[in-house]
Amino acid sequence: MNNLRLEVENEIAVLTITRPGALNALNSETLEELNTALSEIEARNDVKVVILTGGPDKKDNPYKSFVAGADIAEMVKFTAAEARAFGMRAAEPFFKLMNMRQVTIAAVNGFALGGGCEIAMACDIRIAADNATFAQPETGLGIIPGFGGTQRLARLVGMGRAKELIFTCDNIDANEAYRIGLVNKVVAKEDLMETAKAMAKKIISKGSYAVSIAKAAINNGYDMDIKNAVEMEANLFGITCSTHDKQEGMSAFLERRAADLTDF
Ligand code: CO8
Repeated sequence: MNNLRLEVENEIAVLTITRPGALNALNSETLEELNTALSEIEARNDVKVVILTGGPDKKDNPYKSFVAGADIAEMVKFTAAEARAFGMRAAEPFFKLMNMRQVTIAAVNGFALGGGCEIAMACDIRIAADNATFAQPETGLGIIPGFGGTQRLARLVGMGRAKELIFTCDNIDANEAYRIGLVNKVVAKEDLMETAKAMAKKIISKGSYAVSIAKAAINNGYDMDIKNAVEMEANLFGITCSTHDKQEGMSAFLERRAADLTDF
């Protein structure tokens, strides 16, 4: 892979986008590499959590940029049809981040602009370094957020705030992103990866199959009416009750011992 690094340790995959000359902007090649890497990870039983982050810039500053957007140098030449194809090329890996059985955490280490904010929003959880900057600058470029931003931002922070951010292109800092619910946590930039890994470790200590089913229940129910959503949840609850982990988890509680949860 030219623009992506994958490291796996202790059931955690760290995926680092590495385009130092373009502040990790997403071009077609990077989106394809990301799609391939996520398909491979999804098939692996030795990965329970994926942490997505950005590599250093060309001056080797690791906190300059998470992802500074989609690649403007590539997009400037697009016809309408090519732009649509580019959007769909991103939709595939973004849906994988959202729906894959592994938990996905964006560790936002600097600029998260346009497509950078959008890829972070496709992850389950966002942890921001205290120097991170978020924005949807697209309308200033004469386009709209096209990697799901008009949809995911409104779902995360509400329609009013999403409209303000998209219509004004304002930059917001990590604390404001936390205040409006765009990120789950803000930490000192030096602590970013350790915090993301500590959260991953905590998630991995729970029943991994149950976590993946809970993720599916939250995602699938979000756009359903409440009656059907609760019925869907009851069905998934029933499935978790047929697992080894349910038997082991509950028996361990009753026997006052640590549970050995192994399903995934
Ligand atoms: N695309 C391509 N190259 C980029 C991008 C980008 N998004 N961002 C930065 N770069 C490049 C710069 O061109 C520069 O290259 P070079 O050194 O060869 O001149 C290098 O990265 C370093 O950038 P700067 O010199 O500009 O660094 P600064 O510290 O001065 O500024 C900024 C950093 C503020 C992040 C600035 O680079 C910037 O404003 N970047 C663009 C941010 C932006 O507008 N992002 C949104 C892009 S649009 C988008 O993401 C749409 C998503 C949906 C597409 C849907 C299609 C269907």
